[in-house]
Amino acid sequence: MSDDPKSGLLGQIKDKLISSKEKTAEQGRHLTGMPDAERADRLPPGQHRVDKWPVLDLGIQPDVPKESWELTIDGAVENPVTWDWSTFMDQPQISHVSDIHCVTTWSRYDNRWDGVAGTHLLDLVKPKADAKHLIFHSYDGYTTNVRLEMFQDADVLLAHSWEGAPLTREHGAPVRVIIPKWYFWKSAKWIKRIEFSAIDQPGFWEVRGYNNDGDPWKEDRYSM
Ligand SMILES: Nc1nc2c(c(=O)[nH]1)N[C@H]1C(S)=C(S)[C@@H](COP(=O)(O)O)O[C@H]1N2
Ligand SMILES: [Mo]
Repeated sequence: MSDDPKSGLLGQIKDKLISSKEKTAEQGRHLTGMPDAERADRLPPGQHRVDKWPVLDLGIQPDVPKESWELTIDGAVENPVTWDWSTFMDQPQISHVSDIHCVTTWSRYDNRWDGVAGTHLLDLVKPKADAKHLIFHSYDGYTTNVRLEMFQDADVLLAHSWEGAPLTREHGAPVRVIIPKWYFWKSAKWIKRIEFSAIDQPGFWEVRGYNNDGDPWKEDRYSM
């Protein structure tokens, strides 16, 4: 009979458990700020996990010494800046752990990045009201674009270190962008300029068939 108090209670507990697990999975996908390690569902569709960190680029790995590196942040901002290395290192520093998802289907968990938070940069340069897009320009000629709102997440940073050691040349030294919620092609290595723009400007891969967005959970891989 359905009025058995025990089975009724069990049923309630089970329902509660399922709905709380569903909630966790949902949050893992959509909430900003949840650490990747706490996601119930961590590997996006079509991805496999790797332990070693692969190198992917256009085949040119520019040698950019810290001493001559400069980063210009300009375009549709109230307060454009150019940082040299020591000015960059004088900014407040953060540390953040996140997963990498590359469109070529590898994912690497738990990467600890040190650097300057994207939110700090935004506070400093003050995007104008019409700034809706960011275009990243790199020392190897690479470009990539994101909507401003993607850069506003607390997990975005300009990283100079990985796992406690300075980035190596092949991974984008001295400074690269990290946008963990997008596929890794959106994370420009050897960053040279961040341009704020009212108009979107698709970057190197975006004009060559990659999606204009890059959400691994939606498999925003290619535009065709
Ligand atoms: N400047 C620059 N940034 C870049 C690229 C590039 O060719 N040049 N390749 C992108 C791609 S497609 C990927 S998957 C990642 C690879 O970063 P990694 O070599 O550190 O793994 O960098 C991205 N950022
Ligand atoms: Mo990539």
